[in-house]
Amino acid sequence: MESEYKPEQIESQIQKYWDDNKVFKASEDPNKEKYYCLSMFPYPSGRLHMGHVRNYTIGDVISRYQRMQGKNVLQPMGWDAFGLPAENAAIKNNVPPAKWTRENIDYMREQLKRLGLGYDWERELATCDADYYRWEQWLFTKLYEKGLVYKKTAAVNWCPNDLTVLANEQVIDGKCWRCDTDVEKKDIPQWFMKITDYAEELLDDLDKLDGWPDQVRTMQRNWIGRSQGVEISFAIAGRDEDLKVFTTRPDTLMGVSYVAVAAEHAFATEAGEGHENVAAFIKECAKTDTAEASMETMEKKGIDTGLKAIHPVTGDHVPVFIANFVLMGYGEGAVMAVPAHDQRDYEFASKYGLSINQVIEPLGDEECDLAKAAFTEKGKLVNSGEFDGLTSVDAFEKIASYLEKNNRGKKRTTYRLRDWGVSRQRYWGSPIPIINCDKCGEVAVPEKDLPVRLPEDVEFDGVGSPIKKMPEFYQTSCPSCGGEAVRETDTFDTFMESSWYYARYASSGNDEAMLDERANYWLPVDQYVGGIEHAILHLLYARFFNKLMRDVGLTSNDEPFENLLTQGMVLKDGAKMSKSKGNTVDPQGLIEQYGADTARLFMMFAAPPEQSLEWSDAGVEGASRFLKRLWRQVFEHTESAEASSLNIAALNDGQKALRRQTHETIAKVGDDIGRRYTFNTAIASVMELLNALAKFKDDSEQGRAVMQESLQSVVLLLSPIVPHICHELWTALGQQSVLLDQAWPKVDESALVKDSIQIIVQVNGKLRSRIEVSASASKDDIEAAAIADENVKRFTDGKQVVKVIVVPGKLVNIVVK
Ligand code: ANZ
Ligand code: ZN
Repeated sequence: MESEYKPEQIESQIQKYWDDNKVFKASEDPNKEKYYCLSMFPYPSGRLHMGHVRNYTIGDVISRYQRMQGKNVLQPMGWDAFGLPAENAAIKNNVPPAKWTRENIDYMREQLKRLGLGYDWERELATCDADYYRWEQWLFTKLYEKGLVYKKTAAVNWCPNDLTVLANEQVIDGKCWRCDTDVEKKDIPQWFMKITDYAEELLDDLDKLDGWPDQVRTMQRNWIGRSQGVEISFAIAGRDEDLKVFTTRPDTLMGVSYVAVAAEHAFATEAGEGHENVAAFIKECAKTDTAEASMETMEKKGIDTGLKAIHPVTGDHVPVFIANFVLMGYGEGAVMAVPAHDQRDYEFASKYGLSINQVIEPLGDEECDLAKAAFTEKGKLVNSGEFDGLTSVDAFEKIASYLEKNNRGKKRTTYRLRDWGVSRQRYWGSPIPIINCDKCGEVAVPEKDLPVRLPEDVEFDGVGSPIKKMPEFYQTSCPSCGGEAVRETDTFDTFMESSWYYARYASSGNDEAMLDERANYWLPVDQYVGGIEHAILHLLYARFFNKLMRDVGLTSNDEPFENLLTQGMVLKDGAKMSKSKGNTVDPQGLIEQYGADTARLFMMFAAPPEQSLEWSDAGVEGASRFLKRLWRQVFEHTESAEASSLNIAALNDGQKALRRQTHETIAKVGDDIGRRYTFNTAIASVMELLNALAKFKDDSEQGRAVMQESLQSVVLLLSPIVPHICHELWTALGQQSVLLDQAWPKVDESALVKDSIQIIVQVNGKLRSRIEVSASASKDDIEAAAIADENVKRFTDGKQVVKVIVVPGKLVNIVVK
């Protein structure tokens, strides 16, 4: 063993050994308990950042720990390779997105290897490869047959800078999430996936996900947003057609003073045809973004259609307005407005001089001042005729059944969740496998013609997608009539690819099917690790895809991820590390200067995984010093003499004490890593043990044997976190076997037993001393030890002992006179 710790040397050697021997290759073995540990795959942006290092170290520590528990561990890695940055980089550097992406992948793969992450590289995948996305295209055509995908002309959020459609969630405060440009609206044909068909199951199954943080489950629940309400039909004076609204507050029905529809509602369109000012208002609404987040704060505006709605109970006529706060995509795209009890309706009514009729009274002492604001709580009904006096809860049922009886309404559950628009007008994505034929309409590309390959050798000028200008791509023949037809040139939202990669790893390399029986062996993922920023969309879409794949018979699980760990951010000076802030620390430099083990140790020691981690140069230095010290301690131990075998029966008190601490540490670290995921406290207790070892100067045979056991344990306990140095030290400690094949150390319960106990000694009821006695000492022995104690003697000398009371395990009281 060398006296000096040289990480750059040992790390590359061991990594080569791991690589050459494919030690992390996972095979399906039905006789072994499987453990599938997955970290969210990276976008190949060019270089790893600290967030990746943290994420992947956490996953790797868990994987290595589980391997030591004897599990059959799968830990794969791949690339979320489609997406906008490749197109932007292509424009900037004049390289095709495919080339840029693949070069980045090659560079980042080496970085991951340099971190010593134990991946099964044979399962590596890149979502931009046709043998990956072909199966996504295949699934899409299956879902098309099942009616789970459809095309619809829809007003979409359009970013005039990126020239792309944005999902609602990509619109933040009316601006593009990427470039901050004001979002506009535009009508184009789009493909949608019917995630709403699964809304109920996606919501209900959240209850099963006990291994997920509550916070994430709550975010998903709110995102899906189940509302129990009533759909009410208002007749329209002079017309046959009813106007349907959705309300969650039928108890407020008697306070309706107008009805409002969305600007895109058919009634609005019709009113616009006859009146120029109405048409102008509709146009104005189309320009402004109606992302839900801005609904509450935006100025409420509207215009009267001239239509009159007939109140289903009183028969009163109320005006029908078009209002900018009514969303077309929710409920019926129309609301019954109750200004006294809904704040948006209140603001609108105040502006347009509509009446504000109170129909709900507080039950308790909640503030209710209709001169200031709407009273939105539930309460007791007033001014509501036959419904007066009912509570809101009772009135919900009574009014709902009144409406049902009169054929004016029915109870209904709605969801906030919308169908998922998956069409993107970008180039760098999977082509949508549909052909448009003048005669046959839309036709799914038949299985034998898949994949629809994205041309990679393209001229990329950034103005629109190149495949929209390539007849050799889009001109084709119709699969059903053989006539001339054109392909879809839109590509899939890249969330599609990340929705099922976890399953593909488990059926890696199959070019005959999307998934095979191996997926049922490995799934669900036992531990998924990734950023909280994916708490809603990615995780919801992945859960949705899992159910889709189940329902076409590919897998049998209901949920893809059994346990979820969302790691905190890496901060510097209290702010998130990001390129735009210019406060990044490049992991490459850290690894080159200190080695991968120091980087890993720092990441795991600086904070518990779910909390944010503050970057600190001193912390990195500390981690490096600790590893050097560990190295030196092992070196000194192995240099001094031959190891000798442990004889537990022959240990003295000091040796027993060290051995006890060793086994206490094994127990604590096992719990910290295996159950609590508090890697920082695990490391702290190993550090304490190492401190005790440094103080333990005992060159006797058994002293050295206890020391040997302790050092071996330290190496095993730290090996998931700092695997390279531990591999080397394991050999240095005289072990023939490979560290990677070692089991997690076992706690020797007998070593934990304290065989001496402390007893309080009183003289005439006053505490005078504490003595150590053997746990098995008899009453007589304890009494003798107490009387012989020096401190006690000072109070008993020259006096007569009248009585000695011994409470075993606790105290001795000596009565003297
Ligand atoms: C009358 C009413 C009275 C309402 C009242 C609320 C309070 P959640 O709970 O989120 O499901 N609403 C219905 N469809 C809408 C649309 N397309 N655009 C905008 N608002 C719409 O919200 C349901 C409530 O949101 C419904 O209940 C409706 O207003 C409004 F004191 O109806 B309510
Ligand atoms: Zn055709």
